[in-house]
Amino acid sequence: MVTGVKTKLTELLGIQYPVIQGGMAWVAEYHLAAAVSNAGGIGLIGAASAPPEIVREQVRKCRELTDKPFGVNVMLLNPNAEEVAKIVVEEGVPVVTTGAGNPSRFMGLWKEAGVKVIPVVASVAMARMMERAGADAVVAEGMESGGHIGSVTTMALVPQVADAVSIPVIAAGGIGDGRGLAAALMLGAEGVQMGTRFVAAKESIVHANYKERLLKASDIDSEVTGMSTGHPVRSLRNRMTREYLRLEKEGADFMELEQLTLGSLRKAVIEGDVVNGTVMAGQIAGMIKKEQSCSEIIQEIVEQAQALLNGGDR
Ligand code: TUI
Repeated sequence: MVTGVKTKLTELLGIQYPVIQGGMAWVAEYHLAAAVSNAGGIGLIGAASAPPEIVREQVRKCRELTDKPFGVNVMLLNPNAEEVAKIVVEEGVPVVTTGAGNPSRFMGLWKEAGVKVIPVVASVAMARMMERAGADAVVAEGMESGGHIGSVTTMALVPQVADAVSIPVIAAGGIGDGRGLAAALMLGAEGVQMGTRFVAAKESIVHANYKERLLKASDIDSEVTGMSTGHPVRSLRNRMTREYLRLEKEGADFMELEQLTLGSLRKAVIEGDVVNGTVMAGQIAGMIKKEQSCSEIIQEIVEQAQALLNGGDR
């Protein structure tokens, strides 16, 4: 058992290791969140576009599996985001992360209730705005990430955000092992958020086909669709991404492209259709070679990072 890497993030959240699990749509449900929290990091339930009462149920079920702190990720493109924001407070959830937008409108509600708020940002300007709005920390997410992304790489974004704000910065995007954690700390981060590595975890409920696709992926297997619509999304190359990119090249309009992807993440994650569905994953997919428990993943990462930070072998 590694003793841990203590940072401002572990102190802020009262956790053992500076590792946050991404609040991934469909993937980040209560089993995964509880497993990450029980392993000493912080697990997140991804509210995504789930009906608000389902989120409440997920929070309650998570609490049955862990007495450690865990959080909810509020996806701001969700028309139900406000209801989810209130449920977080009603259920006494200690930590919130947000994605795909500006959470300023909920900041007062959450801060008043003592919720720790950690917006995910993809630019220095948004990080500054979040600090001014009262955020406790920010996740600086580079475009190596899976799912909805910004345009700056983690290597360039994290030090610029760390220079711009005084609150703790958590690095995300392209981080899948202890080298990534050590590097993030060198860039000025106080911890990491990982999504893709946890998708392959034993406790992750994604369909076996999704996991298998991820374990077989190489470094160059992901593609970004939706550049032309202003909603770029990184996922593994398949019939869906090829069709999307073909339509985009032909100048298809936003609605047509939206129609194509409607329900496509669910199709891959739940039904296991990794050919016609959307298999969101980050660029580190090629680094994941086996299914491991969340505890094994976190122990391995922290141990490797600790050895490197102490001047050990690479
Ligand atoms: O949110 C994510 N990743 C996601 S959300 C998601 S669900 C979805 N599925 C299909 C299409 C679109 C969304 C899948 N993956 N990461 C955090 C993140 N947030 N990355 C970038 C941003 C971001 C973008 C713009 C944060 C703030 C922002 O501000 C814009 C504004 O409102 O000014």
